[in-house]
Amino acid sequence: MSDQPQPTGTASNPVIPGFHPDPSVCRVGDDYYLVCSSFEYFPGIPVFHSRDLVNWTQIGNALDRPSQLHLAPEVPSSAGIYAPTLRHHDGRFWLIVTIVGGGGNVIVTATDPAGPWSDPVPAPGVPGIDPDLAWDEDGTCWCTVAGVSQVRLDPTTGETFGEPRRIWSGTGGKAPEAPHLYRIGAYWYLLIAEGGTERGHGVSIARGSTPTGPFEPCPDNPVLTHRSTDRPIQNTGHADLVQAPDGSWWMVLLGVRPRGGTPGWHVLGRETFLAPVEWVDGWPVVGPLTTELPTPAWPLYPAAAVPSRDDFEQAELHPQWISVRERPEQLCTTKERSGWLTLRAAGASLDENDAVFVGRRQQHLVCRARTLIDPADGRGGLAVRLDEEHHYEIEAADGRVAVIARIGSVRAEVASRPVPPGPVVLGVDIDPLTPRDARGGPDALSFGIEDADGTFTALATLEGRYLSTEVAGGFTGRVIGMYAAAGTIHFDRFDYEPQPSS
Ligand code: 6LW
Repeated sequence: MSDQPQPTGTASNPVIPGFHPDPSVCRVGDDYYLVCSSFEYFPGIPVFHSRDLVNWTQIGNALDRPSQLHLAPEVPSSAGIYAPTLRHHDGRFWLIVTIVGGGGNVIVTATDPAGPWSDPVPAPGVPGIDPDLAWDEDGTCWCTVAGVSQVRLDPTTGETFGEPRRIWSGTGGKAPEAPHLYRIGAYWYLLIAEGGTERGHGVSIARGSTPTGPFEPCPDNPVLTHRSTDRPIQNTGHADLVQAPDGSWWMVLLGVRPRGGTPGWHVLGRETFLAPVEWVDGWPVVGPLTTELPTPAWPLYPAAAVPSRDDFEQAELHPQWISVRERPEQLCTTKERSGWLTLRAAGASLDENDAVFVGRRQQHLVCRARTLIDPADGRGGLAVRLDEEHHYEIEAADGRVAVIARIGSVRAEVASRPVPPGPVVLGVDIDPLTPRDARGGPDALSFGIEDADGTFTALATLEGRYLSTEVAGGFTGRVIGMYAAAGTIHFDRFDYEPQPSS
């Protein structure tokens, strides 16, 4: 991250685009840190740093060692890592998270949020998902979970004390969840999400004079929702609050950007947005929440740019790269052929839970990706993945490339062509679709090959709606990357480039 502030500040939402849901944020001095859910992907829990709340640089992943996160092949997609809470207390960073299908609630700590983070301490007495940590004035730690219930916790041992107590259930919306508890002025505030993480999502708040309640709901709940509106940012909820050094308050939250005809499809997953907060009569007034952010009153510090090309010259992969469930070095390494990423197949296709895949989140509505693949010793390719049952790819085996679509239970090779033996550049261009009518989808994905002078020839163009959350279900978003389906495959480089959106 540059130390030089940008002279002018235009800022836009989402502040962390792409599949980055359930943001939890804390500030230490002039530095903000933020974490997100990561579900079936390894490494887990991306960790971001910012000095201005607007520009975020990924500085690591909290769970980046197999000793911290083991997601067995049986763990379904959209299980795994749910909804972490990040807090700074007593000179340490504390992170509590639920590993659904793989260990329940655990706590990890670090002195530097870039890592290393500790091995997980299990907290088996924590009674649900979306755990929060808050310490009261005498140092007692309260853990509050979806429902909304609360239990006293020793976060160093994971031991809980007494029976969990139901402390609030929101205003009647479904799925009261994502609680965060804060001492602000004279009150303890209990922020929650309710209405479900789909179009009905919203944020409600209650307050009390102790961290255990009783809690009085805000008369203006929900304090934020975009349900039943035609605003471009939808599904707004799962929020966390943070105060800037100048005393102003801000909310980070998840939202989505549906496009196309009805019902609207979002393809990048749930993204992290930022909204200003004012306090009126002891209650937060949130917004506006728009794609153009009101310019903050402080200088903006550009995020460290992720280069558009990764040529795999580094021994360690950049923290943006994620794999499905696990990434053992014998199946994924940059150390075998210098300057290349080598993948060795396990599962025979991306339909399998043990597929060997290395990808990055699609973060832009309009973008393209290219990779130079050497398939001499196997079969592999370039894929856009939502889960095992929803992915498109272009695959190379010696002398041939093929475009494959997997949508639900249907798998089909939709195009193929012979290519000269040897390395080949595979590509995908993702472009918006002008809705042809009320049923029109959000975008189109063209898969093809690029020749030596950079000319891209599409073999097939596929509709994007089938790689959307509205079709596939679940909690994630598109990830674009490389995979091996048979033998050993080498990738010389991977390019990801946002394109102008109009
Ligand atoms: C998470 C819950 C939610 O646990 O979705 O939108 C669930 N909020 O709080 C998965 O991200």
